[in-house]
Amino acid sequence: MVLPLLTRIDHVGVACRDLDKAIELYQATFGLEVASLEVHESQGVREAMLQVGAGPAGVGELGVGYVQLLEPLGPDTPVGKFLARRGEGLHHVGYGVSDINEALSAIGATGVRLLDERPRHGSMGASIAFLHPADLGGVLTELVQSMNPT
Ligand code: CMX
Ligand code: CO
Repeated sequence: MVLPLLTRIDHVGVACRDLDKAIELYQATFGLEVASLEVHESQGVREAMLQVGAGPAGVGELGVGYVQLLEPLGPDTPVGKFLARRGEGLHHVGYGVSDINEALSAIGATGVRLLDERPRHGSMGASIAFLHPADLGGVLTELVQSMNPT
């Protein structure tokens, strides 16, 4: 296992009520482009990834990160509940890892609770898994192994 486990900040997840309005805000304010627009029923979200950074287009390029805008598919979803409880704002941080299975077993061994024992499918073909915010100082944390890891 290569330490540190986290290789980069992959994305920040932002909870919003209206995805199209949130995209417009990030485009008008920062000139960011939408790299992908996807619906993930299993995560209960419609979401957009907006690329930040000047690296060449592509997934997992060093120096490229994303803002992930998240609109809930319903009230009884992770983002729906978050909006009801806290309103719009920062929802989670996603960090790159080079081997998500290795990272999950190493992190699990420290006592931090894994919300996903096994990785799931995430945006742009990545494998993702979440760690419990209560064990990480109130920050919902996501591990991301990109389709083309760096
Ligand atoms: N960040 C920090 N704390 C959070 C949180 C968040 N995003 N979401 C919930 N919490 C806290 C709540 O504030 C609450 O804390 P207190 O008990 O201290 O008040 C506690 O967690 C429980 O809140 P809840 O509304 O009852 O939420 P649940 O227990 O049902 O679920 C969580 C919380 C984190 C386990 C759940 O949201 C989860 O499994 N998330 C992972 C999946 C996910 O978020 N998917 C959407 C993003 C998809 C993607 O990035 O691709
Ligand atoms: Co995410």
